[in-house]
Amino acid sequence: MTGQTRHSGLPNAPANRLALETTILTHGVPRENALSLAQELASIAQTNGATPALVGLFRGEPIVGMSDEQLREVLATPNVPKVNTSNLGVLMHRRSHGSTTVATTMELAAAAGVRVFSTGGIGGVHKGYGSHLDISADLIALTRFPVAVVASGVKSILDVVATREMLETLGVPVVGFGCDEFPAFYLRRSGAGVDARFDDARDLAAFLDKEMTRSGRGVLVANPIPVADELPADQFARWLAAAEQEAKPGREATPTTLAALHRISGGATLRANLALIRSNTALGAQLAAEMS
Ligand code: PSU
Ligand code: MN
Repeated sequence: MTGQTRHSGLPNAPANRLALETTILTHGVPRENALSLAQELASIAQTNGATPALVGLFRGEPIVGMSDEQLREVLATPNVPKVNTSNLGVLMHRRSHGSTTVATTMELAAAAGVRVFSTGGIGGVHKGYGSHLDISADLIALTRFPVAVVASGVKSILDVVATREMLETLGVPVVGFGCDEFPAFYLRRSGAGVDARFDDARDLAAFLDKEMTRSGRGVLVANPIPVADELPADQFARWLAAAEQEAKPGREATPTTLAALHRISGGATLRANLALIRSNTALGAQLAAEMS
C-alpha cells in the first residue's frame, strides 16, 4: 500500500492518521452536540489531508478509528467512564465502554503508530479546590508517548502558569504555532511563554518527525483559539468565578466546571470551545498529512 511507512503500526494503516479523543465528546460538550461534532471533526481532518481516527474504549476493546456505529452506542450509554492511564486496564478487563482523555488517547495512538492528535486543551495543574492536589495525567503522558498533541494550551479553568512550569519541569517541548505566548484555551494569551515559535506547518511537521524520533517522547503544539472566537478576559474571569462554585473534585473537576461555564455564559464558552477544537483539528490534519 502506498503512503505506508515504518511508523504506521498496523500493516494496512495509512500514515496520515490523526487521532481524536472521545472525552471531549462525552464530557466536554453537551451530549446532543457530540455526534455532529465527531462527524464535523472527521470531515475537517479529511479536508486537510488526514485520515481521522477516533480513539476510545468499546466494550473493553481499545479502538483507534471508532466507527459511527460504535460511537453511537458509546454516546447512548449513561455515565461512560473517563479513561485515564490508571483505570484503562480495569475498564478493559471489565469490558466497559470508555472515553479516553488526552493521556489515554496518546497511549493508544502511540501503540497504533499514530503520531499526531488534536484536542481542545490538555489537562494540567488544577487551582486546588479546598486542599486537593490535582495534576492531570496528561502532563506525564507527554513524557511517555511519542505523539504530537495539538491543543489551545491548557484549559483556562486550571492554573495555567503552574501548568506551563510543570511542562518545563517534565522536559516537554512546547511549541507555539503562530504565537510567542502559551495560550490559555478561551484566551490567546497567558503571560507564559513557549519554547519556540513556528509559523509554517510544513516546517513544524519536519521538526516533529525529527524530535519524536530522537526523543521517543511527546510534543505539545500550542495553537491559540482563532482571534474571532476569543472570549473577553474580564467577562471570562467572572463566569469562571461563578462556575468554580459548582466544581467537584477529582475526575469530575474538569467536566463539572466546563458544563457550569457553558450554562453560565449562555453558550459562549461552548461556542469558543467548539471553534478551537475545529481549528486544532485542521492544523493537526495538516501536520499528519506532512509527517512520515
Ligand atoms: N479539551 C476540551 N474538553 C475536554 C477535554 C479537553 O476541550 O473535556 C478533556 C481531555 O480529555 C483532557 C481532560 O484529557 O479534559 C482532562 O481531564 P483531567 O483534568 O481529569 O485530567
Ligand atoms: Mn485530575
